[in-house]
Amino acid sequence: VVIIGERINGMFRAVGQAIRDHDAEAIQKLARAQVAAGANYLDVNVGPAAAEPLEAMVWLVNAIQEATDAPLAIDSPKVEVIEAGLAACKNGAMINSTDARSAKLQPLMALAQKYDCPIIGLTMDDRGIPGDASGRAEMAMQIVAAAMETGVPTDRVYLDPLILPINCAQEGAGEVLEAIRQCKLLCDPPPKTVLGLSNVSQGSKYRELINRTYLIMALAAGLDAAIVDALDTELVNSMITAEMLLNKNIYCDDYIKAYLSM
Ligand code: THG
Repeated sequence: VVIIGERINGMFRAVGQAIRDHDAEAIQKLARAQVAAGANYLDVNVGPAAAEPLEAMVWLVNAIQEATDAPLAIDSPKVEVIEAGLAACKNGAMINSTDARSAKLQPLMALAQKYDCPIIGLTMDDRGIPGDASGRAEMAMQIVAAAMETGVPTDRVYLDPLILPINCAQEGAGEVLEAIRQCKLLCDPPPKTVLGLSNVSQGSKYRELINRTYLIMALAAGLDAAIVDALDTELVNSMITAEMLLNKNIYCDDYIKAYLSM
């Protein structure tokens, strides 16, 4: 499973402040800690409040790259911010994200092609996020079709069926699991799947328990990658254990240590 660390996001108050203050050390600490905890990619999102999102993205990418060689998931709703982030990446990148609208699909698939990098596709369009699994799979098909037309290999596309907070969309969690299963059947080679896991528990009391439980359910449904709080050790250990139980990693008595040192 590809672990994408979520912590460098201006949505967090301390990170938003560090971006405004150009406090590189605070960002670099978060970068190093997430990589040490097992993150394969670091999500980089300037947050909704950044006044100059393009400059903030480039500053963040450069600051992170002084601390780690990890590849970065460039997370922005704006195409020009993603392009600037990609251009600054030296050690590999992922696009986070396009959605199913042609106005986004065209430029972002072209960037995935140009930078030869994986791309996340959100199953939503102008009408929002479909309520059920088959609606999400339909949007996923449009994303996969755009990849094929642009020459992006379909196994470089990470489809994200978009999990919403359980406290306002309880029926959605099961639909997302079914969407994960359906996405894997859309084409050959099958696309990958990803979730922004922490969305599921926003506003809930038992956040870590809900995140951990839902992650394991999604992994059993075939999830390939997850944007998570990599600093939540119980979450990462549960993920490693699930992979071992799903026979994706070989068992040994010290399988957690073995996985983290890979
Ligand atoms: N899919 C994709 N990308 C994504 C998401 C997704 N990127 C952003 C987000 N969703 C995933 N990352 C986070 C990061 C933080 C939180 C949730 C998801 C979070 N933040 C606290 C909150 O909102 O309560 C912040 C609290 C604080 O300020 O400390 O929960 O779905 N492709």
